[in-house]
Amino acid sequence: MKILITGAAGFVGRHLIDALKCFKENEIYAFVLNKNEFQNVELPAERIFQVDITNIKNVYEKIEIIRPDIVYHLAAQSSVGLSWKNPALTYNVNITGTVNLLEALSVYCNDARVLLIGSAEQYDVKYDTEQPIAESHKLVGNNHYSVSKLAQEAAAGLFIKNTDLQIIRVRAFNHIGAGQETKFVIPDWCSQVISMEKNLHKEACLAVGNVKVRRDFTDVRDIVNCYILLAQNGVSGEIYNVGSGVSRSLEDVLEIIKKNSTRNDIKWKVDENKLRPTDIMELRADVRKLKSVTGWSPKYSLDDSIQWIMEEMRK
Ligand code: A2R
Repeated sequence: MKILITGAAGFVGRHLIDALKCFKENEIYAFVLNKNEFQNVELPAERIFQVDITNIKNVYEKIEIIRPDIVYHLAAQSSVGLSWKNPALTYNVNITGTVNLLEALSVYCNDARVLLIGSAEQYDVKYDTEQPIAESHKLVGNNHYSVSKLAQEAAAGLFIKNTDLQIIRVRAFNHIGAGQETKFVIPDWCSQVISMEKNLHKEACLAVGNVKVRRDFTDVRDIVNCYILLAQNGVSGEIYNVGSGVSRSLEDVLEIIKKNSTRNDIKWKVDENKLRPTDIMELRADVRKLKSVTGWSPKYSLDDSIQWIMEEMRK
């Protein structure tokens, strides 16, 4: 089985390679934006391709060579913050890049199975929205990232209708794990606490926002196993929420970080500047549809994930 991962050097991509290499029958190929920044000893160099997915010629050439059976399309401009600074780049990568890939696949391997990753950002969620959020929930584009993912999903719908590609679409909720950038709240707090562990003279106090906010956090190791099951068993044309189905408060997160720290004087205080009037109090995935096709449920607890993140950061 030939498997292609786009965005293979990203947070999820690296963990997906780890999970897929356990299956010996898999021939794994990777698309990365910059080969120099991607050292993966597990993949033979000739299966790593430097491809900018916005470059249609580049995409066609490499898809013609590989002709994958399964594609995990993870390549994206994945930052909401950057989407405000550079909307055109976001649309170019997330829409044009995806269309380039699907076009090339439909030409060279027209019955490939493709897992497309969207986001919970696509849902119209307000502070008082009833939880959990099902796939039928109203959608909205509140930032350029979510609009790009809505468009990606809609464009894929046309390929589902008009080609033989088997496309399974995902809306992923928060995922966490080692290697995630510190622009996200959990790695941010973990890295601050670890720097406090190294600097015992520094006051061990984190400035935080609204810690009552609850989110559906899933360990990236569980996420990638879920993606593998969806790529195998998901129904083409369908859209699946991916999340744990359970929400935890940021206060819980802080308690777990505190428990796992080598310092016993970790405190936090609410910084008024970090409180946002529009904070959505809870975001939790309805995962009944996902479970009905995959039987998946997460193995790692929030404690496991935070312990892992902190251990890796200390190395
Ligand atoms: O920007 P870089 O150097 O970090 O590269 C990112 C890569 N990428 C591209 N690959 C090919 N052609 C492009 N024009 C292009 N632009 C960006 O996609 C990065 O290595 C990868 C995406 O990884 P992350 O940003 O770490 O996202 P993550 O968390 O792995 O999420 C995977 C998927 C994405 O579709 C998200 O939008 C969704 O799950 O949440």
